[in-house]
Amino acid sequence: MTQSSFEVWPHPPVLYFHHQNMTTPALLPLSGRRIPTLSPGASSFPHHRATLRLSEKFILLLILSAFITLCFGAFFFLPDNSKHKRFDFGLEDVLIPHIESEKEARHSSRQVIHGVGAHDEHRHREEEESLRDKIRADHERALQEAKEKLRKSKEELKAEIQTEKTKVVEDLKKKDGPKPLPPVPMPKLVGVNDGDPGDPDTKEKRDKIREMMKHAWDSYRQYGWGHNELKPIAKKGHSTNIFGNSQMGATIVDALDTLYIMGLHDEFKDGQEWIEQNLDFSVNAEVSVFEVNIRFIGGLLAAYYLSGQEVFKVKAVQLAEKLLPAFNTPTGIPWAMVNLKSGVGRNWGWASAGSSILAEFGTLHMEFVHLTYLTGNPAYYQKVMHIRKLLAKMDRPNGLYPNYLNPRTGRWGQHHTSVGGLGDSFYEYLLKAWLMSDKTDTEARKTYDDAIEAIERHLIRKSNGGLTFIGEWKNGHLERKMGHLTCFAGGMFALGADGSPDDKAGHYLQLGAEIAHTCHESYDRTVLKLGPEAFKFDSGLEAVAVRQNEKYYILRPEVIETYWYMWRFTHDPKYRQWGWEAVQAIDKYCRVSGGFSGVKDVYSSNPTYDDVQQSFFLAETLKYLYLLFSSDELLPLENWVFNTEAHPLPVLHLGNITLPGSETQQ
Ligand code: DMJ
Repeated sequence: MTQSSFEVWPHPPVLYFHHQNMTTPALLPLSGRRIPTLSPGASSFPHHRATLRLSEKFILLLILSAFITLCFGAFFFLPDNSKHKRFDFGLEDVLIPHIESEKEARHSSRQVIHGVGAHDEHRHREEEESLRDKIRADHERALQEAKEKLRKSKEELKAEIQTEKTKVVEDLKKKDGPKPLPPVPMPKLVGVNDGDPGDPDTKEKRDKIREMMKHAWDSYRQYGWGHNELKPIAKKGHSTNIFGNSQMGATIVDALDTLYIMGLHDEFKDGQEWIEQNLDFSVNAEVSVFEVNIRFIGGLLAAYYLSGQEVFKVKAVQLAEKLLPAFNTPTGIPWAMVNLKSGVGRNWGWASAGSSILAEFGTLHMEFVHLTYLTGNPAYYQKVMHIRKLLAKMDRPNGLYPNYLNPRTGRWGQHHTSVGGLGDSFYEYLLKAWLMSDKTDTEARKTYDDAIEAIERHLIRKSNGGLTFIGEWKNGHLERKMGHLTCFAGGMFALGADGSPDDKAGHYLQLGAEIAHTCHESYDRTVLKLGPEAFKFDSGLEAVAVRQNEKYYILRPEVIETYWYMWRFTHDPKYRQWGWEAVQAIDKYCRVSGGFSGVKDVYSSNPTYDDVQQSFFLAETLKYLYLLFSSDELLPLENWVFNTEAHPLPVLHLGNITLPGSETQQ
């Protein structure tokens, strides 16, 4: 709130907050007593009433109706008004009924003992007590809600009104009970288990990785069950703001498909039971739309396709519905965060002048297409296609996509481009949209090819020592630094090689191999043989981190992901060898009795732990390692496309299927 004033209007006695251009009642009955005006020159009620606009009236109406409800509550439930002493004015005093003194209570209880009997009197007092508590809690909640409303910006209030309206319409539609999801043909599900690699040495290595998964899962089961993640040193639950500090069992949902393909069926069942009984999205939690999409919706959909258990599909759809209000922006580019209960969205405070992030709004396509396929609801498909169309119309500096886009104005934020954090999975999902459509979505493929061409021209270089790296583009300048996150691109180039224009398949496979080599070097040049978060190719430095805050390893998967794709496409044994080096290093330096932890400095022989077992360690790192030591029959790439959190989704043969909503998109 920038400026507030408080004043009293005699009829009715209501306290008004002036918030920017708005005047809103704050539910405070004042019995004619005057509250000091904090801001001189505040105008009187009739004038403001004359200038109220539609949205403001709506808010006014909402708040007034809340107030009236409270009055009714008080009227009917307040046990005996005479026992509620009136206070001098203060916010709390006005709202919280006074509770009679101990002396009065003792006096009245003596009277009742004579008249009715001790037992009845005791019960009566208890009932009174609990009624008072309820009224007090109601009042406090109403005050809190009113305060929160007044703190919000105009945009947020508008979005809230829009969400309310949509909700009313949807509730009306749902009046006859929830519609069952339409039956759809199950896509061809090939290679959902087994993948025995054949030779005993590889099998032994694969068993070791399975054992590591069991240790990670069992530890979480024992110390962090139901929490989003685990603190393996403190041996308790952990969460971050991407999950809105609500206990949504992120590790359970993220790990399910890994458990399934590893044949850990009891653990899978345990996870399923928790989801059936506890996973509830009607929580007042502000979550990251991107993270919830890739980890929860992706995880639930993959679990559904692999196991055929309906509950996962139903939960995925329930959650997806909660994300839809995030798209209520002037451009249809979603907010980064949305409150699952209120539907109010907003962006990260740090993102270039209120921008949304390319890698976040650009990483929804795979899951949303599957949602439309499974539900028959065109909304999901239309939302992601709208984003694609909007991006296609925009000018791109040097053919590059900046990481930031303002959802209000539809204009780019800072001209930074990255194939690592903030940009990465946008490119990945263009390629995977094409693959997932059985290569019929040629628009996605063309967009990917054009983007990669610009990236190669401006961002990919060779270091003095001959290492190929992908730098970061910042306002026309190339920063010769590569992130661990960027290392996924080796796998992406290999995956996209087949089908690339001008018969450049060999070139892209080679590029993938070079990136894999560079990223392996970033691991090999450390003491722990684990890769740093970011590494430089500058002033004589080759693939090493310089700054202390870039030396950590948080159990990330990207380098191993690239090893696995390269293995599938080349069967060069070095990729298994590099993968095994990573297994040994993780087991030696990250394993603790309570699970697996990230380490703060990969160049120190005496590393300290960050005490977080990330959910993506179970979803991605261990899954890619397991696949690296399995046969190609397990989740073949012709039939499955992995989302950016390594959740496999089946190819939809869109040549034979028309998605609802796609007819109107042309
Ligand atoms: C994962 O959540 C996903 O891979 C995402 O795309 C970016 N990185 C993390 C793990 O590093």
